[in-house]
Amino acid sequence: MSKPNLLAKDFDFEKVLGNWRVNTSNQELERIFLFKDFKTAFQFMTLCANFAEELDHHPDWSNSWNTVTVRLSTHSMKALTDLDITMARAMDQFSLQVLGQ
Ligand code: H2B
Repeated sequence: MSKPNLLAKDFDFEKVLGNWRVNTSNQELERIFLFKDFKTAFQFMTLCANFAEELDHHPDWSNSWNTVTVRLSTHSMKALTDLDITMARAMDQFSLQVLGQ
């Protein structure tokens, strides 16, 4: 895995990742993505999966038809790191990409 770096104590989640909820007790970022149908949700997941393999950093997620529920954390450090931020931002971009189709 690319070496994860802990985030600065004053990292501004609200500013950088307004669509995500930070769960400080279990060190996770959470977001629920809604798409128009299963096919679009799965296209989103495929883009994310390819990126996760490149980054060697993987989401914990589930899918129910048009909904993808995502939790991000760096398991090896039991913490949020820059890799979670990179992944969250990429997922935001991929969701816009498939919504724009
Ligand atoms: N993903 C996440 N989210 N956290 C990790 O600690 C992690 C991972 N570790 N993907 C990686 C894979 C590790 O298991 C491999 C061996 O690099």
